[in-house]
Amino acid sequence: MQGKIIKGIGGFYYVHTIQDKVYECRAKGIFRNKKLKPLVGDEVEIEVLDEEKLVGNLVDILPRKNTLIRPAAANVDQALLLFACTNPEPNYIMLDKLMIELKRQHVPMKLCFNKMDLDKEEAKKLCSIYKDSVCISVEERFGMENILEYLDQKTTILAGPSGVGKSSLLNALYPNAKVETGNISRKIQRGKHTTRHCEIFCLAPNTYLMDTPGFTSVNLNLEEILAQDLRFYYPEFDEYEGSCRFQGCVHVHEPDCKVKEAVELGSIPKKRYDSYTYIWEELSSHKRYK
Ligand SMILES: Nc1nc2c(ncn2[C@@H]2O[C@H](COP(=O)(O)OP(=O)(O)OP(=O)(O)O)[C@@H](O)[C@H]2O)c(=O)[nH]1
Ligand SMILES: [Mg+2]
Ligand SMILES: [Zn+2]
Repeated sequence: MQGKIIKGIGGFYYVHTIQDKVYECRAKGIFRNKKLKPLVGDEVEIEVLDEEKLVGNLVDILPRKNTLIRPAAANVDQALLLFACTNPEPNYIMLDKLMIELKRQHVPMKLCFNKMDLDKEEAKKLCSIYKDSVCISVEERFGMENILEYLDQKTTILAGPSGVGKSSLLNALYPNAKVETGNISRKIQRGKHTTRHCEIFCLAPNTYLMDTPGFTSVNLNLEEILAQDLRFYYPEFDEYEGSCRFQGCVHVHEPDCKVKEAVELGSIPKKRYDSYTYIWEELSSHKRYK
């Protein structure tokens, strides 16, 4: 029998089949030997051990369309990257790193700022810094149609820091999900890592949304990217590529740099450029220690 892994906890995999049943499965030894770890989103073959108790074994993983590393998931079509305008304040470095990671993995994404109800000015500012981003309020159910349209007929991973309202958004779009949501810690203005595992929900036929645990900045090292290639992850720089004085200009310390000029003129948001140079420095120093 075939199905999709919708959740994995403590060595158990929950497999949803086309008969709309969910089997609790264990992975057999063959996976461990092959060093193949089943992931949420995997299409799998199972053998049923007990039809009454809905228990089975995973026997095979069907070929994957793609594999995401952070968060770990398989067969994802696109990502909905969620941040909050405030509570918690967006961390620009983390935000840029997440966008870079997704781009590196060729996952299309939409950036969304939630909690617009708390600070409309800040929401507007963020949308002007990040091209093509949208502002929503799950609390006031503002912007939900837009999101539903984006999700239609796709498998989407919902990613972002803790406390920004990922699970709240899922519950708003799909009340049957009834997933737990948590408050923001008042003292440190941070989420409390309420969601502990990835889980997929079927919102409509062929439309899946995956809730994930919130990121911490610690687990975001962009090991795979070279400092000199970082500029290609900033679409704002594209139109200036090749017009700086030096060939291969990385737009940091070089003189007569068109990107730096554009930042001064305000054509490229300064926040984006600042994150760029910060991440560039970080990647450059990685190289030195290798
Ligand atoms: N003011 C306001 N609060 C919101 C909004 N959306 C969610 N919240 C609140 O934000 C808090 C965190 O929401 P969650 O949905 O648990 O956040 P999460 O992103 O799933 O967090 P983790 O599971 O820890 O990664 C809750 O107290 C929500 O009620 C919104 O649009 N406006
Ligand atoms: Mg959550
Ligand atoms: Zn330059």
